[in-house]
Amino acid sequence: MTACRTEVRTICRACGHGGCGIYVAVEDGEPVKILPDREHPVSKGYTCKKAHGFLELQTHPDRLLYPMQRVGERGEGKWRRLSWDEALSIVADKLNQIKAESGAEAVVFGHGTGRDFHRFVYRVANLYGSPNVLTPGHMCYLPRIAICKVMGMDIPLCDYDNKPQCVVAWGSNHLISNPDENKGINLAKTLTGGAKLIVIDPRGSKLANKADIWLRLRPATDSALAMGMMHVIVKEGLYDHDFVSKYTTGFEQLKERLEKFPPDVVEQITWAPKEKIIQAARLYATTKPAALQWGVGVEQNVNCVDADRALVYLVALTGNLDVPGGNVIFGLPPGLPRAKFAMFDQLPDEQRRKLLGGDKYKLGASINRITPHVVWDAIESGDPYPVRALVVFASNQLMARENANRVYDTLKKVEFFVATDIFKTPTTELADVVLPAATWLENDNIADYWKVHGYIFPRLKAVEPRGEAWPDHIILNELGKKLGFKDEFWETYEESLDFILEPAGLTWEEFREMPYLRNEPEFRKHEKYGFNSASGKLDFYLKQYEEWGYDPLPDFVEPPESPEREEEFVSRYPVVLTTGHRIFNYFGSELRQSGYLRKSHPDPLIEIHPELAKSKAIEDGDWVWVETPRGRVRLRAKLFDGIDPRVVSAEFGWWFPEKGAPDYGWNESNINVLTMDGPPLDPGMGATNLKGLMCNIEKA
Ligand SMILES: Nc1nc2c(c(=O)[nH]1)N[C@H]1C(S)=C(S)[C@@H](COP(=O)(O)OP(=O)(O)OC[C@H]3O[C@@H](n4cnc5c(=O)[nH]c(N)nc54)[C@H](O)[C@@H]3O)O[C@H]1N2
Ligand SMILES: Nc1nc2c(c(=O)[nH]1)N[C@H]1C(S)=C(S)[C@@H](COP(=O)(O)OP(=O)(O)OC[C@H]3O[C@@H](n4cnc5c(=O)[nH]c(N)nc54)[C@H](O)[C@@H]3O)O[C@H]1N2
Ligand SMILES: [Mo]
Repeated sequence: MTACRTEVRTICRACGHGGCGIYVAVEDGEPVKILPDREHPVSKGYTCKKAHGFLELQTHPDRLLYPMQRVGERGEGKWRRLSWDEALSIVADKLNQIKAESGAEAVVFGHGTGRDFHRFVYRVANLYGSPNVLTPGHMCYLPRIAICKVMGMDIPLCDYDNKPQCVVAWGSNHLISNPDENKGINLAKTLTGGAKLIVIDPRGSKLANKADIWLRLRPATDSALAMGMMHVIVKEGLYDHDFVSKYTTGFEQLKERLEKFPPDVVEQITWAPKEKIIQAARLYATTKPAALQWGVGVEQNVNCVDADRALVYLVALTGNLDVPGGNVIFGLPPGLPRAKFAMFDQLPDEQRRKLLGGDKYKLGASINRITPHVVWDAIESGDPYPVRALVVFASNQLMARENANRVYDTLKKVEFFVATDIFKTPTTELADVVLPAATWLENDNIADYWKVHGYIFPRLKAVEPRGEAWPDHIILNELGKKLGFKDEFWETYEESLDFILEPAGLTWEEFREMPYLRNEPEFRKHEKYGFNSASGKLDFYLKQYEEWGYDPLPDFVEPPESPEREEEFVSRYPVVLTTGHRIFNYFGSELRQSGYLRKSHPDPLIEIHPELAKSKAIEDGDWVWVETPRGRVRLRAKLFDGIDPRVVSAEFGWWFPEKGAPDYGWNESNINVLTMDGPPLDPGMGATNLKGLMCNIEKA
């Protein structure tokens, strides 16, 4: 018998951010192979292991296939199967009851990292009337979006297509993480073409080894380093005088602040040698065009937003903002109505004002985003009002949120918890109702709609959903109707795709045949339109930040746990800990179910310098205890001389699907048992300290 084989051209999303062009070979209704799409304008024929690993997961026994309701105690692992109609009625009835009794703000919606259905989460939350949507955005990507908005622009991305002559990889391990809109292949090609490379990273990654200059800085000191580089650039007159005089305000105030950051002071703070700081500043400022690729290495600490804005200022000062081969603001494909879809305008002002933590984290509030601790606070204490329910899509919160023991306690305590996932996880095990989501291979969608690189792509269904799994956007479309908003949702979900594409003059039926839709980039837009700020220019001194009660200029503060703390603390926790450097085989806490991927990376690793290891009698491959004031977990030592002997770097997201429900060993090696959910946090955004904590390590 010959198998029936087809190939579907689509867009990968085996990792959360997805975005690589692929063909899926399908045989007898099962995906059997992933092949690269060499014509894809962003991934250019690149695919990775995770895509191949995902095929095995399609049929994995831990996939969620039916809606379920908890029976017995929470976390006991006993379930009864529901029909979709029953499940959505249970959820909608409970949410409407809570709204009637306590107000819509008592329900917190949520999602994980960037995926292509989030627009529906906001639509449901906004119509229902809750301002609260909990995401990991507070320490990933949203700080730069929010502060760029204050500065009157969207985030400027590396323009690899126009041949940068110098790339700065700052807290971004791009070749492995392929984050957000960019793909590492573009950096790799740029380097092959001879571009200079500056890497700013506490670890000697493969990328750092390729660098012309590698600054091995102390974690969480990025804002000081950026100010130090600007200090050199301004003192030596290496900045773009024309740009500064025509398109900026506040340069004198910035200059004054930079006086605090001469190279010798910055060396003391960052542990990066001052000669190299000066060299890096000169190389970046004098090589044109130059592109700066930054990552969450700079965003997961108390200096998050100051580092983000200092990096934008570096780009601007050196004349690399919105120029070909520099950092470019790409804009959305023609007229796509993101805000319109999310129906932000349907959230009454009265409700918007109730945003949890809105009075504390005003930058976050300016884009309607919250940080986790305010939700846990409200669940625990009822302050400022009780939170009674969580409705979360695609987020393994127990693994991926800081201070995991606290997350566990609050998830156990909250009155009603709905989790939607493709897999059983330690988080779904704590839910009252679990909704099974279809995978990216099992539904049609507009891919990359949430990104800002200016493209959207059709992602086409390769196979039918397994069991009774539904795509998230269908779950949300139907939940919206059940909640009583029939007119704002669609008969079929495909009609919502037509709604999105309408301003571009397209229907889904037409778009699905197209390779992509792109907003053709326009450069140096400031020359024509200025900046979308109060002054119409790029302000180095942010009056809005001052009005919110924050520092109008970027600065550096010591992280709350650092070698500068009191002797008693430092002697107990002497080693600097940074967490969550990305690894090739996995995405967040995902994909640990794959035998294929586990084979080459079976255990959680922590990188330790051989000198430090020796002082603790730790050998390569030993299990070690890592401890902070929040608790201790076990990881395997990877001896690595590319890291400072005073610093260790631990992987994140480790749980053990093979250990089985309901517990899955969630707290054995979960580095987030050790991280803090604050405060003190980044003042504007509430970004948490995942990089730059203090710990102790001992052989286990
Ligand atoms: N210590 C430490 N912690 C960190 C980080 C760090 O660097 N260090 N990084 C942080 C960052 S940057 C981020 S963005 C967050 C990520 O935080 P999350 O996005 O919450 O991360 P995951 O743990 O990967 O959870 C994703 C879940 O979605 C499920 N899933 C996958 N696809 C689908 C789908 O199509 N539909 C549904 N319904 N479910 C799906 C997966 O099975 C998985 O359980 O983690 C943060 N946590
Ligand atoms: N394979 C894979 N790809 C991923 C993910 C994944 O889990 N796996 N996660 C996705 C997500 S959610 C995100 S947000 C992106 C993140 O992508 P990246 O921003 O590239 O993230 P990381 O690898 O965490 O951090 C980048 C580098 O920062 C370094 N670093 C650690 N602490 C500091 C510090 O204090 N300062 C500086 N300058 N550098 C520091 C780390 O050593 C690491 O090499 O990747 C996405 N892509
Ligand atoms: Mo992220």
